[in-house]
Amino acid sequence: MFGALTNKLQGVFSKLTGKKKLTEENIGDAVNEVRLALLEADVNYSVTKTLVKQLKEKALGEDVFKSVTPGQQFIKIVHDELIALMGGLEEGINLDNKPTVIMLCGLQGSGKTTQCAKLAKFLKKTGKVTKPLLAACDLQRPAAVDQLKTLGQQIGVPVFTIDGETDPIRVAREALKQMKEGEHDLLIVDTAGRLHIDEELMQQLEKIKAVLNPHEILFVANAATGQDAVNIAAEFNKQIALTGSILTMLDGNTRGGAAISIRQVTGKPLKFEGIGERIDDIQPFNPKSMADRILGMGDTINLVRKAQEHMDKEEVEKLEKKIKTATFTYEDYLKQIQAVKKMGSIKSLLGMLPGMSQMPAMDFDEKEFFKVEAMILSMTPDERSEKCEMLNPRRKRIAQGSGTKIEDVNKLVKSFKQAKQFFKNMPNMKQFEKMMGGSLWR
Ligand SMILES: Nc1nc2c(ncn2[C@@H]2O[C@H](COP(=O)(O)OP(=O)(O)OP(=O)(O)O)[C@@H](O)[C@H]2O)c(=O)[nH]1
Ligand SMILES: [Mg+2]
Repeated sequence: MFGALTNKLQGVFSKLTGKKKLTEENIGDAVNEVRLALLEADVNYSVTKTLVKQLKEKALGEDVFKSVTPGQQFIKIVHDELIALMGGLEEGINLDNKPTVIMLCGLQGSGKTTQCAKLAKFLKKTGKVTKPLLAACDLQRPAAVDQLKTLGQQIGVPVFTIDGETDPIRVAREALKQMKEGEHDLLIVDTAGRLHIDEELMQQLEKIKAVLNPHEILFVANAATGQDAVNIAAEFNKQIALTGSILTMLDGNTRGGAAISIRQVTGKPLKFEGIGERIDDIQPFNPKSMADRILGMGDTINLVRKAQEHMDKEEVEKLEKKIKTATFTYEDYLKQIQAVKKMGSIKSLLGMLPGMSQMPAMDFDEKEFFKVEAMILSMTPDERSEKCEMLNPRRKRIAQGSGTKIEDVNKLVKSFKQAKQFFKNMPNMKQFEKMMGGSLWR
């Protein structure tokens, strides 16, 4: 995700690897390189300065523990400081006062309309709200209302609009009424994209805010725009007092500057992050997870969350037993493939494992995975539960049924047998949880 920044920081750490202890000299060099890497990643100048000062003080002040190398110790200090800069703990949306009103604002094209829908679906999924309502207060762009309506349909959430209306302040007022009448417990208001220097539009935003009196005013920032997004967020904050921000487009090639600086510069927490175009591509912003990703340490926090969301504890335990006793069948394999598919693309999941983002295996061919699924789906129940021998005529039929070649089926049968052997020696769930640093289940 943060390719260039991650590589540079890892380069700094590896230079310290051979050193016996942290000295003023090697710390000085390392800190200087960190400073350059941060500035190149478009981190705000004064944020970088603060971070560098802290790094120096901490690195010089700490005794080297016997068990860690100077390189590891320095990584830990950088990690801790990044977390602190980004706010320390995860800060959610304030949903204490129901009905809750949330207003989204920001520059054009930063992802406001999409995040309205993503947020409504996310909050509904957590069970903290049950009956959200969306309101289309972007009347600047002709297609904006339809865009929100379509998104609302996709997630099964109603969208409040007034046909032919040109005044967003009136729409806001009526949406509020609708929220009360319809007994909605959440209202998310989409607004038009605007620049902080556009006085007329900024005044309009202030008026919408005055009508709504929202619990949350979130600035939606495109991570790819780095410091620009951060500076404009600060301007919005001065004019309409934000309660936080949402960083979007983190799935693209970003330099990291916005993620690291926005909290410090605006003084308001980053609450969510958009990580793709699909409606489910949103997650709470977690400073530790972000620091892990910046330093190339994977993203176990969100991997564990995904597992909790999509996998059932009892199913996993049953499966583990089957694997250990080698009674694992094609049917179980299919269930696994389908569970993993629900969690996201394999490539993105692999990238969340510590150390994997730097591995060449990231060229994993997802198509192969789907081929396996198609082949198992073409098997009869007896074949899937391995109650019959997979003789050649059967293999030929499976290949035809799944649009693959007989060699593919041969490969599957062979690798399945090998996998059964291999899985027997895999760490069990308890060991795996230990590796992941915590329980997979709440
Ligand atoms: N890759 C990626 N695309 C996103 C993300 N969030 C939104 N998008 C896409 O970015 C584009 C712009 O998003 P919108 O939600 O329309 O942005 P907006 O801020 O409402 O735009 P205006 O109303 O024109 O100011 C759309 O094509 C979205 O699908 C994200 O996190 N990652
Ligand atoms: Mg929009």
